Amino acid sequence: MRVTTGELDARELRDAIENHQLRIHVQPQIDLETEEVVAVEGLSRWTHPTLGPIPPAEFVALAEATGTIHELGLFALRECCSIGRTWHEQGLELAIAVNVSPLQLQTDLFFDELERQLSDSGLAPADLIVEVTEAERISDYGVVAGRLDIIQQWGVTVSIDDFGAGHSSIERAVAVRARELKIDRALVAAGDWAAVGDAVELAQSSGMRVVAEGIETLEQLEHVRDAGCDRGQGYYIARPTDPDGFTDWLQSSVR
Ligand code: G
Ligand code: MN
Repeated sequence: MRVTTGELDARELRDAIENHQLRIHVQPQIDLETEEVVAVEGLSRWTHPTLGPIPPAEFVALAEATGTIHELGLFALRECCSIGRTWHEQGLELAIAVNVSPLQLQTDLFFDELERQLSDSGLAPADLIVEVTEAERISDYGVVAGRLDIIQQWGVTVSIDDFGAGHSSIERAVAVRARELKIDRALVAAGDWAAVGDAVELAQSSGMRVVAEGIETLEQLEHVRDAGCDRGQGYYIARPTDPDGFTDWLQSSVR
């Protein structure tokens, strides 16, 4: 069934979060040189009891428009930390990336919870990546940059998401001293390897590592590797799955 945001309201989303209708799925990222799995991205998934799976773009937009983004963001952060902690206890050393809306960066809620998660849990800050999107909507850039700087001093990695699609720019990434840049799948799908190469050069010269996402073919994987990207993510490597499915895949794949 097709679902539009109009059929859903913020109340339903808030209830869904409380009633555990939302889950985190994870998608691996590999080191493009060694092909080893080095990290995963945590992605929120909502299965509505009658409407079925709701596309994340729809419920994130709904959450941002209604303020529920703070609850959604805290849910994602807690879940990702919990997954990371479980793996850590099992001896699986993988970083987990959590998506954060710029709206979350303008209040203390997210940062306070992050501090609590890191002090309460056995999760090492180095095992956490914070992916920030759509930087243009951040009104007070100075304050946000200062907070991102603090969490990086704790050892968390700040990653600028959706480069080449949204409003992310390398200049802004440098301004917040981000340590990672994610090349959007639109750029990979377009096959604009010169643009990817330019972004890689600029980002790496500022000390950032570069992750290409949306890799759907072997050819694309080879192109982003040739363009100098450090890490890769996409359906060609693996689709997002629940954490158990991921650890099964990790054990069964000959890597
Ligand atoms: O905005 P962000 O880049 O965090 O979005 C990640 C989204 O991209 C997720 O919804 C995920 O399911 C999807 N995704 C991950 N890998 C691929 C891919 O190879 N191709 C496409 N089309 N989508 C992907
Ligand atoms: Mn992301």
